[in-house]
Order: sequence, then C-alpha cells, then structure tokens
Amino acid sequence: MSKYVFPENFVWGTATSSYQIEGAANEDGRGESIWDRFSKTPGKVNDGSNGDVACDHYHRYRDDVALMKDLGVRAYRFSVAWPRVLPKGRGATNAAGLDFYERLVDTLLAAGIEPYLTLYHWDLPQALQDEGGWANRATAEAFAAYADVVSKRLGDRVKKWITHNEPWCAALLSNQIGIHAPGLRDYRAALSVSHHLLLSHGLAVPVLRQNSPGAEVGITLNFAPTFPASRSAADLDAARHHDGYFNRWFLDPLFGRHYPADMIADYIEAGHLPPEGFTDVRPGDLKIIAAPCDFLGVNYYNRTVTRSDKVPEEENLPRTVHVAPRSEWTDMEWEVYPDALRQLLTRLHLEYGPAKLYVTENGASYSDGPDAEGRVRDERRTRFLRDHFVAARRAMDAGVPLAGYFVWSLLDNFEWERGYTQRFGIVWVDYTTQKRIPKDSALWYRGVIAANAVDEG
Ligand code: GBH
Repeated sequence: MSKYVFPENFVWGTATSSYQIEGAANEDGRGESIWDRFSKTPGKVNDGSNGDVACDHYHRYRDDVALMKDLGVRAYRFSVAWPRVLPKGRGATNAAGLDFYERLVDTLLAAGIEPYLTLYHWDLPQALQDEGGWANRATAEAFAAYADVVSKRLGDRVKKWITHNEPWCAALLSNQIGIHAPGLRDYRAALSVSHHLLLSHGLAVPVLRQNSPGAEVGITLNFAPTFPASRSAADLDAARHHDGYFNRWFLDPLFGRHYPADMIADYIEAGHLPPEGFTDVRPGDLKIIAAPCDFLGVNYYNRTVTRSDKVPEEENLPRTVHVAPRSEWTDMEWEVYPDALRQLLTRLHLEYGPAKLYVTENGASYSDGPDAEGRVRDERRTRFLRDHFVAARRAMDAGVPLAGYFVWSLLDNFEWERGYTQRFGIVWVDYTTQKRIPKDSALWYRGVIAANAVDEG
C-alpha cells in the first residue's frame, strides 16, 4: 500500500451551485432564471422536478457550513444566483440577495473556510434570455456589470473568483444539444453563445481585480479527455474533432490563441458557421478573452472514447474495441477512468501552462442511501475519490502546479435534467425532512484532509 502525501496548504474543498441547492426560488425578491422556466416546462427534467426547494440551503446555510467545518473542509466553492442579485439581469439590485451571499461568506470565514465564488453556474436571469440570452452580445456587458456589483460588495472578503462554470455546457449542451436551459437546438447560435461567454469572462477579469485587490481570478472549464477507439485515420480524426469541440474551443482563446482553425473549417463545412467564418469575433475580442488569469479550474468526470461513424465497421477496427478495458460505470453511466485526470492535468500544464490549477469539480453519482442504522455505506464513491486523488497527486509529481481539489458535491442536489434521481453528494439529503447524513465517503474525506494524505487501497 502506498501513501500519497500532499503539499502543505493544499486546498481540500467541496463544491455546489446556486440553483442546485438553494431553493427559496420565490423568496426575498429573487428574479426568474432560465432554469426556473426550463424545469417547469413539461418534459425537460426527467422526474418532473425543479429547484424551488432543492436542499433549502438558502435557509440552512449555517448548518451546511457547520457540516463542512466538522469535516475539516478548508474551502467551499459555491455560485451566486445572478437573478437573486439583479432580478432582471441588469439595473436594479436586490439588497436581500446580496445580503444572503454576504451572510454566507461571513459564516464561512468565521468557520475558517475560504470562499471560492463562481459568478455564473448557468442560472441566467430569464429577462436577459428574453432579449436573446448569451447569443446576444449585450449579455456579456451585463455580466461584467453583474460581476462589478457582486465584487464591490464582497471583494474585500472573497479572494478567489471564478467567472464561469463550464462554458461548453452553457453554450453547446444548452443551445445546440438543447438538454439544458434554455433548451435550444441551434448550432450557429450556440457558437455565438460560446464566444459571448468567453468575452464576458474577459470583460469581468479586470473588474474583479479592481474590486478585489490581491484576489486570484480564473475560470472553470469542463473537460472530456478524448481517446480514439483505434489508430485508424478516421478515428483519429474523430478524436481531433471531439477534442476541438469540447476542450480546445475554449482553451485556445483563453490562452491567447485564436479559435482552433481546424474547428472553424469543420463548422463552415457543416454549415454551423457561415462561409466567412466566425463572424461574432470582433477586432480586440481575442485580446479581451486572453486576459491573464491566476488559475484554471478543471472539472473532470469521465473520458470519451471516440469512434468515427463515417467509416463502416468492416473497413475499420471493431466498434467494441474500447469496451473491454472499462472497469466500472457510475449511476450517470459515465465510465470510471481516473488515469485520464492525470493525463488531462499533465496535458494542460504542458500545452497551455496555466500559472496554477484547481480541480474545481470531481465526484460520482451513486444511489446508496441510509441503511437500518442510518449509515450510508458508499464505498464506491470513496474508491472513486481515492483513485482520482491519487491520479491528481501523480500529475503533481510530474510537475503540474495543482493547488487544490473540490469534491462535487457537498450535498445530494438537483442534478439538472436528471432532477433528484442522481446523488453526487458526500452528504445524503432526505428531501422530505431536509435531514443531512454525512456518507461514509465524507467521513473518509475528513481523514484525508486531516492527514493531508491518501492511502492507496
Ligand atoms: C458538472 O457538469 C456541473 O458543473 C455540475 O453542476 C453537475 O452537477 C455535475 O457536473 C454533475 O453532472 O459525453 O455522455 O460521456 C458536468 C459536465 C459534461 C460531464 C459532459 C460529462 C461528458 C458526458 N458534463 N461530460 S458524455
């Protein structure tokens, strides 16, 4: 058995997001978000649920912070609901909304837990969607103004800022694939959205620096490390495209390059961009987007094995080629593949060189609930986390400047289009009583934090 020791000051944390846990959707002047609208549209969320109550964190935040303190968690990544602060997206601020986040931040600081504040985890004010949402360039300006309001109020106490969570999801999953709010299926518009999200990030960075002196500012991307199913030219090309679609499309402009030329060409060919190319990009935009950041946030859940379906099976290697080595699936039907995290972190370090990285999300959905004694024996989650912590530690051995790790999630919560059917928490939530029960994985995590080390089982 090997022991993996982490550097002193390594940031062990947990993560959540506003719409997934807060509830109190119609209280204290909160405006409507696109997720309220979407989840209340029949057929969009598979159990017909929504975030009206969720984990009732808006009322129970003190208990939830106490829970984290008890686990020894050093940092907490949460998001601010834009429509709580600016119910119409711009203009009049809602004092009660800002007050809530101030109380949360002060409670965290009093508990010795450092807040990592995400400004946008997908709950766009519906009023802005009614004006075209992120497909409308003006939304990027509105975001910078929102960042200004939040950081003016909290910038003296919050010193870690994340502009966006997973712009791939907010752009493509939401506007091309259409399974997240606002639920549109328009590839060209989705690409406009991606640009305006990145632009809004770039516009917000100097605002945050100005209002929060000495703060670290960054962005969180989701990654789908891509493995070709075979060494056939077709599969390699499919992997290139997939990597471009999920990963490079966002990384390249953030790190001072242009949007990837191979992807622009693919999109023009497919009719997703006009023949003139990516016309949303105006002179000066790329410079704004590439504003230097202090860290890159990495959300990692699973890898993707890519196989071209352009080529008939007889002329390629078998479709089943990638099936054999997989060991396990989570309840999301995502493959468990920890080594891809090591490879991903190494690649980001070598190809893009962010000053610092945090794993801002990693975790697993498993349905294990309380047994007769009220104990939640979620060994699979403990194993999942342990193997991913080890993978991250190995990347650090290879020189990756990884500064922290946030487990997704502190609580079971509203898992978007899957409603309450998927449980990612290290703490069980009984949605009838709102009782919380730390699962075995949470108790194990407490031990990891206390020892600042992981034992490989
Ligand atoms: C995160 O998104 C979110 O930030 C968080 O709110 C959410 O609760 C959490 O993860 C759990 O879902 O091609 O089918 O293999 C996850 C983003 C992007 C991860 C797509 C899986 C590949 C799916 N996801 N990705 S698949």
